[in-house]
Amino acid sequence: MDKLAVYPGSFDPITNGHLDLLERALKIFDRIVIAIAVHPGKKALFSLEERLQLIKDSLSGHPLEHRIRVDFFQGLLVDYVKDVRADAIVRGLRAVSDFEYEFQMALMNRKLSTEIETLFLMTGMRWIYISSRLIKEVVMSGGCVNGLVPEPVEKALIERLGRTAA
Ligand code: COD
Repeated sequence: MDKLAVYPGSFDPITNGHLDLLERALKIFDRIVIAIAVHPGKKALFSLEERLQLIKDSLSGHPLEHRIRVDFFQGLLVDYVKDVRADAIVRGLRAVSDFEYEFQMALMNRKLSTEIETLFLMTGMRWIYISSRLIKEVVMSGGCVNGLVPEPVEKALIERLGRTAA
């Protein structure tokens, strides 16, 4: 049976850590929808359209591209998961520090909808210290993030944050 998972997040912007997790999830599920959450009150570096495009550009030519869709949602994640008839939510764990937030979120989602399960996957060791927030901070301070984010993202970050690598 065709198994579909939703991989939700802010993806502001997508990093190689996100991609690593996506590839791991594709070993379990037939198809993945990367779903960008629209938070009307939350300030993001990249607009929704930019984040969508950066994900698409980052996946362009990927051998598993045909099994990945990029989408967005507003409101509750569980409602979106039901709308697209997904079998599960996939989330990543980097370190123990992620656990509390992820655990709370998964339990709240279960409370909101008992039939939706959240599956946690461990990231690859290479990406364990990477987050979108740290990546932005490094580029903003003139540091180099080459090899930590897909090339289109590195280019967009440098353009947006206005400094080139030291
Ligand atoms: N390696 C592996 N995984 C990673 C890495 C890395 N280096 N970096 C991030 N990840 C994982 C994260 O652990 C996460 O699982 C996923 O990738 C996405 O990360 P982010 O940071 O882009 O996304 P978040 O955590 O901001 O996403 C939060 C949601 C948008 C999913 C959440 O706020 C939400 O569901 N909002 C919708 C409203 C709702 O339903 N709220 C109730 C839920 S309790």
